[in-house]
Amino acid sequence: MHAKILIIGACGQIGTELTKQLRKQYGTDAVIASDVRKGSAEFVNSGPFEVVNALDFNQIETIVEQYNIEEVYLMAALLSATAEKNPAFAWDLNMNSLFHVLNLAKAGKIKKIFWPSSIAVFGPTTPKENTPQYTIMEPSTVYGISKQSGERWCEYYHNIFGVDIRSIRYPGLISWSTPPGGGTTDYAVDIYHKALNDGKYECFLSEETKLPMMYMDDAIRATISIMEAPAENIKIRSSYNLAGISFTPDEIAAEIKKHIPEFTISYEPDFRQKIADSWPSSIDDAEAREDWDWKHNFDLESMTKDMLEHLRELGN
Ligand code: AKB
Repeated sequence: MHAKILIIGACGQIGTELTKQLRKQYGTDAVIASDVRKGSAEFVNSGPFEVVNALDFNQIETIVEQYNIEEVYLMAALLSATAEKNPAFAWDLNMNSLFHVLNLAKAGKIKKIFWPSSIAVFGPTTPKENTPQYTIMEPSTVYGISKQSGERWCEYYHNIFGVDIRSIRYPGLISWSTPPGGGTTDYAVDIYHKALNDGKYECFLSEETKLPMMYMDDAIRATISIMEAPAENIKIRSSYNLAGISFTPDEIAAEIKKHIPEFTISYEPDFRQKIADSWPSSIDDAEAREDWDWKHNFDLESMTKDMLEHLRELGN
């Protein structure tokens, strides 16, 4: 049987899909899902589930001991748009939940950690196209500042205490089964729902805003594959650049129109435009490709086809 895994923040956009895939690969009982509150009955009843507040060290420690957990995926976080509205809580949640799991690993209570970083670690002074792994990083958002600080701490805990931490800088993630919440890239999920249900979409980013994105299937594959890679292959202990697709709202709308010809899009940029403008347009992920054989599968065309098929099956 695979080592016992705890997923913190299992009811969110990534956590839900990750829980399902890890259970498929390692068995239902090997994966303990947890979140600050219960998700849908279907999800909560599909395997072991615990209510865990990521800010409560004792709660996490108790579950780790109770289930003999060896690996933790810490997916709880406040994303970019929400974090701008509540900076103090975002800093508290994004940093202290990380310290809790890092300290459990330092104390020898868990063996391996996955912690997600983001393209938000980059800022307005970073080169925008093909942003390299090592470059200027001056994030201008609360979320980006917390993720960049988190990366430094991950590397520090690895170098000083030998903690086996693995991390990816996720681009915007697009999925059909669980909605995202509070991100700047969320428009690229909403647009599919609105295209199917209303035939039109008002976008909160301008038509030429190009951002790095990825289909959830690819993101989950990347996450599990970095965790399964031999420790010596993981040469970067801050966080790896990870690239999938880059597109603008105008380009995704054009792709949707191939399936729904009557679909129209309009633009009403709001405060999230400034966040998007501070991020890269495309990412160079040569190190991830080299170190643990990363390769994305989905492009804009195949993702759009798959998204629309699944959403239609769900009755959209
Ligand atoms: C967000 O938009 O905040 C996230 C991210 C890019 O990390 N999707």
